[in-house]
Amino acid sequence: MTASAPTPPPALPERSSLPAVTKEGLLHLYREMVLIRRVEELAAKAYTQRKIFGFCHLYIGQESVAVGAAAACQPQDHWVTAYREHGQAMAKGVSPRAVMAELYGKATGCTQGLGGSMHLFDSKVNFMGGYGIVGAHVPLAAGVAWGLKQRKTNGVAVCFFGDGAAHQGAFFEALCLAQLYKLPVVFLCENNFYAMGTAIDRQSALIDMSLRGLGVGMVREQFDGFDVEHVRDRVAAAVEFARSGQGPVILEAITYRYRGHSMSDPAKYRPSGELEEKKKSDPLAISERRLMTDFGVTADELEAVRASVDAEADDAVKFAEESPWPDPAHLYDYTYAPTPEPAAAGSAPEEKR
Ligand SMILES: Cc1ncc(C[n+]2csc(CCOP(=O)(O)OP(=O)(O)O)c2C)c(N)n1
Ligand SMILES: [Mg+2]
Repeated sequence: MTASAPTPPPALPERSSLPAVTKEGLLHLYREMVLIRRVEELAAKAYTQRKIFGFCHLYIGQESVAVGAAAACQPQDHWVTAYREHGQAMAKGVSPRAVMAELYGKATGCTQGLGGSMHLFDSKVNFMGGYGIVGAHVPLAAGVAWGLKQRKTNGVAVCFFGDGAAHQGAFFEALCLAQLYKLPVVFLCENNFYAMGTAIDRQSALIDMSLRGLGVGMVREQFDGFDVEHVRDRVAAAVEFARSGQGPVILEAITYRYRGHSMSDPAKYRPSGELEEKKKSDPLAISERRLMTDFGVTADELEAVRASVDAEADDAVKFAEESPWPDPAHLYDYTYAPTPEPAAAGSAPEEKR
């Protein structure tokens, strides 16, 4: 075989096949974003009251990415995320009650209180977790995509990761194999400009992480992640490409987190005025403006949405506070797979190496 000049991968279609978002559709997306933000504000309050322990990374400012992606996906699609995943879990269908109870470490949490903030998990809605080791979950998403393909489920794996994760060895290996095997996976980088306290231009010479895909011939696109309708369309275009069997896609959504890296970070490394500047493209405000200007929604109607969200978020906190602690007897139940029964002598042929 002789080496040939690489053919650049095709661009995604300019529009996905999804119809434009309706007024009711956008009201729903808006409510989802407000709910994620409100639940996290209450989580932050509970954290400072020492009702939530351990690490807690807030998603406030990035809500449009998870909510737009959810609107682009189908129930059989499986999501794998990093540790800043409260928003993705709720967008994928984990209830605010189950998320808040998990943050509190209660038995009614989506991970039975054994995972906490970084390890939300709910296979019922194909939310395959929350992982704390930066970049390590990217190969897991490739594995999930392999499984979806082998089982002919018509599902796509969507992997959310940060800009910092895009420098890890495991990330590159996952991209390489996903492209080789044309796996149905969308790698969705949420570039929020920081990995802990390190700004993007101090992490990497390349600051559009979707360009990493070109090294393996993968279809790529960078897009503005602040407008939920735009996110929905771009993720839908990628998911449609992957679902059709043409292979994986890597996307980069430009976004921004308002809080520090975790609850213990006051984010003093940001240049002054940067946060205020970024808040001008707040995802909630963008959708509010569109609802009012293009769909004629009134301020009172928006207020009613926010009031119903407040009630639902308050209910999640009450539920978490009143829920029981996990039984310590179950502490190690999910750490190791059960030991298989030893096979009866002579029942199975010895494996050939
Ligand atoms: C392998 C590994 N190295 C370092 C860390 C410590 N760490 C936790 S989060 C983080 C930054 C990751 O930033 P990014 O991927 O951009 O995600 P973001 O927090 O911005 O969502 C680091 C270095 C870790 N958890 N795992
Ligand atoms: Mg980041």
